[in-house]
Amino acid sequence: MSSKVDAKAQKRQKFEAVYGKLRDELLEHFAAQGMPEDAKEWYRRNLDYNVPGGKLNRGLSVVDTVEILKGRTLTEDEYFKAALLGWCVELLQAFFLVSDDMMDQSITRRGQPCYFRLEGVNYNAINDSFMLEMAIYHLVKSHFRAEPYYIHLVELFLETTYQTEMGQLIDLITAPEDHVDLSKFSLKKHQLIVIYKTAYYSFYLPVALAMYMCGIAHTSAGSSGPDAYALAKSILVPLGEYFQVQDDFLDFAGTPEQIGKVGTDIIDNKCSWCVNTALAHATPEQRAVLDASYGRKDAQAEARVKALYEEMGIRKLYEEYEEGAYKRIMGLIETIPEQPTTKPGEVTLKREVFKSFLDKIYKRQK
Ligand code: DMA
Ligand code: MG
Ligand code: MG
Ligand code: MG
Repeated sequence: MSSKVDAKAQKRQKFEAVYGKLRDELLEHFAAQGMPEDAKEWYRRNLDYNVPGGKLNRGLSVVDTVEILKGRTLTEDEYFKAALLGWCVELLQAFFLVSDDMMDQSITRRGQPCYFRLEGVNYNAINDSFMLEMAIYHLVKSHFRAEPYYIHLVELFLETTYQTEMGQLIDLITAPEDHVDLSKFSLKKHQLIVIYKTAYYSFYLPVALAMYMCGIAHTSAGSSGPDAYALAKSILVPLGEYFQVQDDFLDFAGTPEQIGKVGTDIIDNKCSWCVNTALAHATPEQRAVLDASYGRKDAQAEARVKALYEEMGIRKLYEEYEEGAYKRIMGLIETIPEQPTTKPGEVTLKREVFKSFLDKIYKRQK
């Protein structure tokens, strides 16, 4: 066990070392535009505060996927390129989180105050989030411009960003601040929200980036066999949906020490898995409690909803959901051919890519 822990810590350290290089590259380019020293220090703080401090699951999974697909140790150049794309996913995540925390009026993130709450930052965080986003395209251009798959990388980041923004839109308008109407919620609505706001950028994006880097081609129209990207998506979207259900459950059940953030979903009137599950099981009396107390800017109302969740056995229902999701996703993974017929040098999808993802998130506590 301890050697497994060491290997994990080493992987993380090696990946983190690449962050320092990329940050310096961004800051040098920034200074070379004639930007003043105080602006450079501002940009440095923006990057250091928002990009590296998370679990790094998404970024590391680009590296892991490239290694699994190639089936061998990466050369130094391959490692650097895969890690760079991994950090670009982390930059995208940082962009989404800085803005998400403003929109959700969150308090803490990764165990520290949300960025916009820092003294003197406030609404400047809006532009800072844009800069985190555009840093992606600067880095991808400077390192991948000569690759035949360069345009695929750019289009993938753009399309995934758009999908995430669509998801954030429906997340936000399904949770108006001043008007609680639980009849607008449903598990179906929840599924649409979480697929768009989380699954594409957190699960499909890292794997598809790795696939492009490994030269996996799109199936041209008319040729036989499913498109590898479509096949990957058909597994990664349900995996991402499961991941966001965990996020929703932990918003209620996790302690701030454990999850690094204070849950705000009940107060924010969010169309969360928890409230939808409660609504699906509620007696008329329980429904009345939810109608009266959900989505109120009031800690006692929040406590009443939490007590109701406990009374209704949400923890047990979540355990059942988790077992079901695990089995269902394992079944999807088994649709991938175990021994594909390949030409020499051709890289194809492997079950291991998806299994390693599933193992990383199964029963996660943070
Ligand atoms: C996550 O939604 C989606 C994005 C795009 C950040 P969320 O508000 O549930 O995330 P968190 O719980 O981390 O604030
Ligand atoms: Mg949020
Ligand atoms: Mg949100
Ligand atoms: Mg959440």
